[in-house]
Amino acid sequence: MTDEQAAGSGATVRLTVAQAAVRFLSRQYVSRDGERNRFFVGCFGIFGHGNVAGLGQALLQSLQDDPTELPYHQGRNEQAMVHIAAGYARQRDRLATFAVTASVGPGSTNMLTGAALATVNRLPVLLLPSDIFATRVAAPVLQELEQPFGYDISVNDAFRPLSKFFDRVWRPEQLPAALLGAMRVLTDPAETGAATICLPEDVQTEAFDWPVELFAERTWRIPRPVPDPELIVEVAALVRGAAAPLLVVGGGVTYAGANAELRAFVELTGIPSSETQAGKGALPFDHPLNLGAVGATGSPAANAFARRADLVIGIGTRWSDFTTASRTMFQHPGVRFVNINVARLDAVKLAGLPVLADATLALTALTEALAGFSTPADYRAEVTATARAWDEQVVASHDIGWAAEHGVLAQSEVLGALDEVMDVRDVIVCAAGSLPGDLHGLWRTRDRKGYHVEYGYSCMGYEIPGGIGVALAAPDRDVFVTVGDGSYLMMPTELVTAVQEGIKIIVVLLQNHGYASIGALTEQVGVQRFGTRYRYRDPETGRLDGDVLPVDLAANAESLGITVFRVTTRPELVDALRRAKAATTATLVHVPTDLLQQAPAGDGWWDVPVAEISTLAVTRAARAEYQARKTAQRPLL
Ligand SMILES: Cc1ncc(C[n+]2csc(CCOP(=O)(O)OP(=O)(O)O)c2C)c(N)n1
Ligand SMILES: [Mg+2]
Repeated sequence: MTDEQAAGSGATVRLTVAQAAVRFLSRQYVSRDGERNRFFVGCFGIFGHGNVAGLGQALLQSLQDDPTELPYHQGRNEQAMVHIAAGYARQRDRLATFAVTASVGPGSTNMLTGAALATVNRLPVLLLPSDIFATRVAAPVLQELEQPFGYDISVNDAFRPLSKFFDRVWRPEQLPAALLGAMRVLTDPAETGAATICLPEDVQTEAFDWPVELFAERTWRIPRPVPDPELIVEVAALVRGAAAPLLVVGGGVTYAGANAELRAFVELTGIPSSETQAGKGALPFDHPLNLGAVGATGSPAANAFARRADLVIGIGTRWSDFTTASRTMFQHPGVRFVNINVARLDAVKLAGLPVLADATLALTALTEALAGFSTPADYRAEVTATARAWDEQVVASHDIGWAAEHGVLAQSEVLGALDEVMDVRDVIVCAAGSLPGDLHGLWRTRDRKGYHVEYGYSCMGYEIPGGIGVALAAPDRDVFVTVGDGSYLMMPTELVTAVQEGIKIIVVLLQNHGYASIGALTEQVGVQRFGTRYRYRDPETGRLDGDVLPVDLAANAESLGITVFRVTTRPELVDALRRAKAATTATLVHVPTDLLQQAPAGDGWWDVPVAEISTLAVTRAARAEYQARKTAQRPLL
């Protein structure tokens, strides 16, 4: 019987809830522009009493019946498994992802941070936390929360505010709607994020007669919303009337695959492009009309044009405070915004003219509507010259001979070595610390998928698992995971997963014995590097400013089974990176760096409040500076 015959026949098949979920997930496809692929490429899981007999049994059985149905991968930490799924989804332009199963209680709540990261970054991940017995027959079970005011509450309710879809399957009959609801959200570019289906541990194992139709192959078409023609005319008129127009390009451009359309638009209209963290790489760094990073961590080139822009067209951006430099970036008194976005939430921001549309279609329509238009030649020439001048500074920062005098490399020199060794299509990965700011401003991205900095949630610990997700999604690219010692210590766990699965990632670990990023921030807010150094407690002062801790992170990584290169000079670093690139398995390059040295930066500001009153003179000085900076802030509605 074919799927269609079975669907019409009213036939049923008897499976457990978990077996049914696995079978359903293996039969979901997405298609966009006529290209179709499976949506779930596998399932990550850590088992406990909450899921081993349900989803564990179902995955085992499925592997025996058909190894390609839903391949199982083991992780070490539930949060990290969600990061792997998110990294994978981002690299695949949100057209494929993993499901993640966790045991009841702590296994499930470990996924909360991953859920938030996925939802903030609008990345599809399917979370299957196990839940307490639906029957409550032996309540309270091990790891049950037990709220006196509601016996139906479990720790999984904490997923509700973090998920774009949430359901709990108290009875088998509820499963089909839950699965379809999750797919609706996961495959909707405007709505996507974490979808959470809680599966009580008893329900997972219960058998039910499912309509065969539930398991028919389903293809979810990824829509490309068409822009309203009247709006395109309106935007074209705004562009024609603007003296200094600027594009701010976000992640939505690349997810839509609109890179060629962006390039055509920029080249035909002469409107320069600037990039958010998620949008970086939408155009190559050396495109003459690409000003590079904009905002708090932006380049002086893009920021100079942002300050004077009278028309700003945001495409696929959520306008985070980093992009707007906490709303100090756009200083033209009459500046207007146009927001091309599939999500209404973003399209109305900054009182912009909302153009609800797919980036590809909107850019094509606008290019046509602006036929014959171009910004003046001197504007374009100034863009190119300003961008080139910044790139010269970037290149100069790549080799400043820091190690000769200070014994350790400057961070920008590490970036220089990476720039030298990495191929055009290789991917750089990061998430938190001082690296994302430096990468945003300084990294010379050459490929649309070559830059992967998770900066929606900027989650320490994302780097290694996120990089594994990227490597799984793009086996034809080398993935360089840059990670600070703080982030590394938060989650080195998935190095074991890389070893186990033979996943080649190249981890570049920068050990500076503390937080360069938050350390620098403490200077801005008058808090004197408090709590940001990895040092012994000094018996005399009672503070954590004694000797540097004898932490050997290279040895730590080695102990997890991966090959480690220890380097201190730039030639050693370049050599190690080349050897890591030539290797076929995961490697880690350990580089000591300077905690205090800072890479060249733009003059973007980030609003972090300073104590209004203080007994410390440094805090009072920081407060005065803060108040002065605040005056540049424009609420822009
Ligand atoms: C999970 C998490 N906790 C706290 C923070 C706040 N935070 C941002 S950067 C940072 C320090 C990062 O240290 P490290 O990885 O060593 O990078 P460095 O600043 O030294 O470059 C902290 C604590 C965060 N982003 N994520
Ligand atoms: Mg550090």
